[in-house]
Amino acid sequence: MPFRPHYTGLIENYRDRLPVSDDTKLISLGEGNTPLLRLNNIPAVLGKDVEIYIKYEGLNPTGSFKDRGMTMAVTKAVEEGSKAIICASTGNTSASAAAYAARAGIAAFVLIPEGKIALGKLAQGMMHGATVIQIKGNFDEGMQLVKDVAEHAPVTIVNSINPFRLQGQKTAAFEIVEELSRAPDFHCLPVGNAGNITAHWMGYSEYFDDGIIKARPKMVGYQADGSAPFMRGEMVDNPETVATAIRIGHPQSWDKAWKVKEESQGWFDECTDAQILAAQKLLAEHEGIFCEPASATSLAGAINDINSGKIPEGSMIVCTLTGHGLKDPDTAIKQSTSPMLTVDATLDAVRDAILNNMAD
Ligand code: AN7
Repeated sequence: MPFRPHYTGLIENYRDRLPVSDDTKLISLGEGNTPLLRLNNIPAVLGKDVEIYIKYEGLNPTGSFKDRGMTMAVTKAVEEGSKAIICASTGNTSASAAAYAARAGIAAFVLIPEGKIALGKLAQGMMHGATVIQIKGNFDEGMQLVKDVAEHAPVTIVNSINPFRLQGQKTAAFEIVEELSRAPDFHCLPVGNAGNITAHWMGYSEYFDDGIIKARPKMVGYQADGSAPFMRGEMVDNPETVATAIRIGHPQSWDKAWKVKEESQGWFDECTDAQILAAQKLLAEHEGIFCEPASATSLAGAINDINSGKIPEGSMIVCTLTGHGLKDPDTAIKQSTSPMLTVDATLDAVRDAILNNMAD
C-alpha cells in the first residue's frame, strides 16, 4: 500500500483529547510525531544494562518541543480573535512563537535576554518577522515584564503559563506510550520553567486514568547546577549555565512541578555544565544524535543516576531531547575536538590527511 494519510500535526492527530471544536481553524506546521530512538551504543559505553530511548523533540518544525504547545496556543489565540502574541524566552519559545505567528498571519513580540540566546534561535525570530525586543536583563525579568505589559496592550501571552501550551505538550507522552505499548519506568527531562515535565505528567496521567497504561513513569527533572532552583528549594536570582535555554531562576510552573515529583515518586537533581556538554558530545559521537546543550541535561542526569544505581539496571528510560543541536552552533564548535585540517588542494595533501588520521 503506497499511500498513507497526510500528517497534519498533533492537534488533528489528538483532536478528541485537546480543547478544539470541529470549527476551530488549526494553525499547524506538522509538529509532533517525532522519532523515539533506542540508544544502541551508549549503554555499552556506560557498561550498564539499561534500555534508553531518546524522544528527539529537536525534530519538530522549528527545532524544539515548544512547537507542540505553540500550535495549541496560537490556534486558540486566533480562535479568540487575538491579533498579536507575546512571550519572554531563552530562545526556543521565541523561535516557535515567531514561526506560528507567521503561519497564522498575526504579529509576534518576543523578549529575549541580550547576548544570552543561541544564534540559531535569534536567526529564527528575526527571519519569521517577529519584533525582537532584547532586554538588558535575564529571562525571569523578561517574563515579569511580559506579564505586566499584557495588562496594558492587546497581546496574548504564549509562554507556558498559557494553559493551552501544556495541553499541546502532553501529546509527547501519548506518542511515547503508543510506540512502547507501555510507559517507561523513568522519564528524564531538562527543567527550566518546568512546563514540559508538568505537561508530560498530564499526558501519562490521562492515558493512565483511561486504562490505556497500567503504570506511570517516575518523572525525573534535571537542572544545570548554576541554575537549579528546584535543588535549592527556592528561586535563584542570577542563574548561569552554558545551557542558555534553561538559564531560568524563577520557574513559572514551580508548584505544579513539585506536585509531579510527589505524585510520580520521581526527583530533581542537578548536573554540572561539564557533564551537560559531555552528554551532548556522547550523543553526537556515539549515536549520531545532535541536540543542544540544555537537551543533553536529561541524559547527563540519567547517566549520573544510572551510575549511582538510583536508576537500577534493567530499567526502561526515556530521555527527552528538547532542542536540536543546530540551534547553538557556537557552543558546539567551541567544544568540538574533531580534527579540522586545512591542506593544499592536492592529492598528496588530502591522502596524507586521511592516512594520518585513520584509527589503528
Ligand atoms: C531546549 O524558550 O523556556 O521546563 O523561553 O528551550 O518546560 O521550561 C525554553 C525551555 C528545555 C525547559 N530544553 O523546558 C524558552 C524556554 C530546551 C528549552 C527547556 C527549554 P521547561
